[in-house]
Amino acid sequence: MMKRIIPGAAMLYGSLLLAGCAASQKNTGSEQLPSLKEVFSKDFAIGTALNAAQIEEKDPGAAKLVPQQFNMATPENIMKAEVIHPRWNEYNFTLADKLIEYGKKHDIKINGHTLIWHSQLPAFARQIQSVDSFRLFFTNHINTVAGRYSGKVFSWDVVNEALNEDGSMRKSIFLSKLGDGFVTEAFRLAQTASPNTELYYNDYNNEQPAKRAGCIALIKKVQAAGVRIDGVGIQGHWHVGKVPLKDIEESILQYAALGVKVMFTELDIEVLPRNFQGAEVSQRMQNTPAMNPYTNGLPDSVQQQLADDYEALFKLFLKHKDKITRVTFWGVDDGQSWLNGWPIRGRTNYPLLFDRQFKPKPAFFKVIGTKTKS
Ligand code: 9MR
Repeated sequence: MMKRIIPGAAMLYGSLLLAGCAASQKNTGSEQLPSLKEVFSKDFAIGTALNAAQIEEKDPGAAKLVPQQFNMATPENIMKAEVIHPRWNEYNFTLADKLIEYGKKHDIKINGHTLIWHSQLPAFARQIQSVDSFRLFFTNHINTVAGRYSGKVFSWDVVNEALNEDGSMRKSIFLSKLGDGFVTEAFRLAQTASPNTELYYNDYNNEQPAKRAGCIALIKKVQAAGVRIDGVGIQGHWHVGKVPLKDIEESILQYAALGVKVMFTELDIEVLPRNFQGAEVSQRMQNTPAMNPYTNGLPDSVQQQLADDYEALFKLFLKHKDKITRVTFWGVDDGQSWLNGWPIRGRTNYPLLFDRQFKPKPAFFKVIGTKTKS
């Protein structure tokens, strides 16, 4: 059974870590750690993305930490169409079913991710020529996948990343084959296939004014059609020292004013050089040694900035906890993070609250510490 320690002690412990006091890190099993899900239990749910090894509990560090710290989980990849629907009439539910069992076993709610996304589509879907066949794929996919997990997942990211940075609709295969009504149609199908599941639109950079305006228009369009949309996910892939707090706050207010729940669905703060913002998976950068500066560890100054950024974010989340229902980190530990492989492969990144040994970082204690001031 996990023991809780008081937040003040957590802050002190965090300061010791920040001061580089290696001795304080020793003998600190996660048993003594405060638990994110407990500390924020009256505020919002705390989630993590899980990869296949973590779902199968083949990763001992995660197997121990995840149930202690998180009460929601999002599959990082295994519910995406290319995995779950590899051929026209063939579905592979093996890992998704395991995830449902994992959730039941550990009392962790599952956020389904994602029904309709232009990326990670199976090859056959990209090759469909006729509009009618594509519409059939779209309909069958939502009916089958959302239908199977109806009553088993807590929510679905029904549509993911349908917008460009300027707020216009992304020129995806869904737009070109089905027209811009596909978003409303996806929500309509999902609501029928899975009537008691929360349904969300999810995107990155949708806290930025132009994209936010497009996102608001999209939500209003679904609502105007009389179709249910329960929430909006702001992914939250941000960069250390540049977290756009003002835009985030304005977005929380504007989205909540539409009557939808607001959540942060893929939170991470990257510390490595990057010359653009967001999470467009097709964007890549060239590798040079200067682009991978922290292979031997994170300098204290960056560690401190990361901790400060997370603290500021959680203070903001707490300020608007009446509008925010969930904060999900995009991974359990730094070793798992997709940011080690994107936009440059093979870098050593440090974007999460737990390090590669599943030990809490100073940012973890700063996040816990925000509760003492709320
Ligand atoms: O974290 C995911 C990574 O393992 C995959 O390789 C990548 C492929 O597109 O998708 C990552 O997750 C994305 C999420 O599904 C949607 N928003 C952006 C995330 C980071 O790319």
